[in-house]
Amino acid sequence: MFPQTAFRMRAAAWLMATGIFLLLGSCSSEEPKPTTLERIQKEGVLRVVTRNSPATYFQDRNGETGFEYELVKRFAENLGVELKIETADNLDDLYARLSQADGPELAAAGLVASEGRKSVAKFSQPYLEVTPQVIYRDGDRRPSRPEDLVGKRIMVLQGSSHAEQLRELQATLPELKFEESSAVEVVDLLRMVDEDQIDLTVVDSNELAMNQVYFSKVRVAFDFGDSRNLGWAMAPGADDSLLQEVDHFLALVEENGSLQRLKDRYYGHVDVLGYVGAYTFAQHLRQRLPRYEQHFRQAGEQQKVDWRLLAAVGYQESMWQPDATSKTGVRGLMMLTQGTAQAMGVANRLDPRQSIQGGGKYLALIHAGLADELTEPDRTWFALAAYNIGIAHLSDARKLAQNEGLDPNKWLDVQKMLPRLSQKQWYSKTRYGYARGGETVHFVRNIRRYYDILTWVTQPQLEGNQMVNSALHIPGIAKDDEQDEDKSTL
Ligand code: BLG
Repeated sequence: MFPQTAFRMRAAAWLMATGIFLLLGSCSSEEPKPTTLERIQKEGVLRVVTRNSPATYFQDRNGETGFEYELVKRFAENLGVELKIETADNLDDLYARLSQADGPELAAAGLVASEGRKSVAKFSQPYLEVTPQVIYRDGDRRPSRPEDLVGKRIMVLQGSSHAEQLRELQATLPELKFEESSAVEVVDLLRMVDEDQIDLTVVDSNELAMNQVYFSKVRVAFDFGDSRNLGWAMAPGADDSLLQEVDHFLALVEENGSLQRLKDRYYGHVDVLGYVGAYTFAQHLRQRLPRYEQHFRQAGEQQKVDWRLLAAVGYQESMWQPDATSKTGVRGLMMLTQGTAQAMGVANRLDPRQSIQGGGKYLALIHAGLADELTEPDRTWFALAAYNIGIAHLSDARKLAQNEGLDPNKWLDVQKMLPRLSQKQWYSKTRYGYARGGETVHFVRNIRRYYDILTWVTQPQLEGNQMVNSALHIPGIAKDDEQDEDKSTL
């Protein structure tokens, strides 16, 4: 430390102790210290600490992603500064970094703004409400109240609000025992319950929603207290300039709907797939996908399509069952019509390899043939829609959108029109007539959800992570040897 600084600090301590600090401070002739916000703007960099987990921040093959990352990236863009992310090993480490003099200015990491943490951080307005939940394994006796936790093997994240809650509970239930670990993430805790290595854990509802699809035996026992708010954190001693800016930003994204869209994307699987659908998908990821993964990868490589998108289509079509048949005689893992199969050179639709190759080729063809004005990522969603409903009906829906003053090149607008293709008042005015457009909206929505999940479970950083790999039992995941940069580009 510079002697001068040391002197100033000692002097400041003395002045504070004598109570004349403010008085003298106001007479000081020194330049006023820039606020945190001014400093960030001057340096052009916002430094954010987070946790590496599927619910917060992680790398997939297209780069950085995650709910917190996406939200904080928007905030940095709003400020017009560069975003620098660092990750903490555990929550204690995260709060320690935040308090360092030259540490990050903000923590965005799914943090509960709990009472106990007010001394280690200053919290923003809430952006997400979560409920802590006790998690148990299907097949075990379901605990229904705090007393049922006694005598169980319980593990939670070290330094978490859940550990805080359990400690409080020990005041009335001294026999209650639990372990706090800094070596695990939420995904590991859920896996350990799933594999019967521990009896119970406590996680927040959003983290469960995000991870539930991977662990088919994991169930909610009961809500562990009231719902709480997540906030971004700043150092306890920080001035309020950044806090005000953060609160302003959070109010803005709440109002314009972009916060809700992010929540849906990251935490909405169960809403979209339903609980049964989410569990079933987790099971099939382990049991069925390994049989066909090589075919998807091969077809993906040949057609320059992300293999996971093809796998997502295959799941939506047949739940990865090669002998699937629809009422209308559409057949096989990728559900090719007879006409499509013929056009793609597929001799046997029930052969999974042929079906996947034919489906991949067809999807790539449609994608390439779409109008030039359709740009990514929407172009991919349009291609999926046409795969299901045919290019002719899709063009009808785009025309309906145009007539309504909506944008025919935006998937969000066109999907609003698709259900009209099954209503006489609308389809009678279209060129190609009746079609089950509502199904196509579900079709695309589900595929996007499966695709997101497949992207998460095959993220490169999980390679070599025995815990996660063993939880998923997907051989050879995360071999990231494809070239295409944009996951939404076919
Ligand atoms: C698709 C075809 C499109 C075809 C449309 O039907 O099948 N896609 C494939 O074969 C991959 O080629 O477009 S067209 O050639 O321009 O007419 C429209 O006919 C298949 C769909 C049909 C759907 N699944 C792939 O998504 C299906 O099976 N529907 C029947 C459901 S049920 O049995 O009535 O419940």
